[in-house]
Amino acid sequence: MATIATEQSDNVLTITLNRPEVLNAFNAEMAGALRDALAKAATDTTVRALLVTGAGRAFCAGQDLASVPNDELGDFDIGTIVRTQYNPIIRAIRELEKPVLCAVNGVAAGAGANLAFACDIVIAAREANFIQAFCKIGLIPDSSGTFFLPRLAGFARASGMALLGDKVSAEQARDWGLIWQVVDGADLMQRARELAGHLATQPTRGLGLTKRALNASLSNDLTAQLAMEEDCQREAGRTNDFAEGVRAFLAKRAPVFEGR
Ligand code: LHQ
Repeated sequence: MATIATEQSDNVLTITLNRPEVLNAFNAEMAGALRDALAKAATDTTVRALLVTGAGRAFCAGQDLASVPNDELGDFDIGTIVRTQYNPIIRAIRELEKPVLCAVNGVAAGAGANLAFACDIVIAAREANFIQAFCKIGLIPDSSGTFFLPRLAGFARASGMALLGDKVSAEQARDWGLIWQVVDGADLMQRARELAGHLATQPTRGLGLTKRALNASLSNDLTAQLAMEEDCQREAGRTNDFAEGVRAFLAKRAPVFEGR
């Protein structure tokens, strides 16, 4: 069985983590497949929005702990797994200049939680939860956990989550600013498809440039960020979709964006 399932409908690429028997925990094959799918989506102009979700009752339980060579635990360099599997995925999501929506259908633990937090818009089923499980096995929050948790939730909550590894409910995660919305589990995929479908009809270049500027804001000072906004706005202003947006507004009709 393929470790991820991909399906394209109109301009939305849906990527489903597909190892439900281990709660979609990552092995090297699944990490490679996700990385490849993200790379392909970056250059495929028919993809204008991505939707990432999990098969079965979980979103993702992080690293498949059975796939870490355990006869040499302690000696084995797990930094290599972080460098080769997770870091490229997180960078690909952030650098992809298209919206990435994440539909968290169940538990998201370890690298699975941080994969979700690295996406642009996260909606979660009411019964989903988020666990920084790393501390329970002597590890640190990787997959950008130490970067995004304090920025999204604040330092105290990031420290609590990372050092205690408690289960954080979907509603708590929303109230802390970690995710966008919580919906009933039965409605999750319909809501996710609607949102992704909407994003796929929007000015893709403008959304991508917005993402570029938001990424930069995480480390820029005000002066650098204002310059960044000027550059991104200049580029957005040269897109067909900007011209279409203004024309449609003035003609009092709905715009038809082509993503160029
Ligand atoms: C699993 C897993 C799993 C294998 C459930 N692996 N089988 C980076 C670099 C290198 C090394 C290490 O890690 C990292 C990054 C990380 O992500 S570290 C964090 C790794 N993840 C965890 O520590 C989470 C481990 N899982 C859990 O704590 C629980 O399974 C959660 C809380 C996610 C769900 O609990 P339950 O709903 O009670 O399900 P369960 O525990 O019964 O799991 C169901 C099955 O899935 C079970 O297999 P079985 O054959 O007994 O049905 C688990 O063994 C398997 N599974 N997570 N990460």
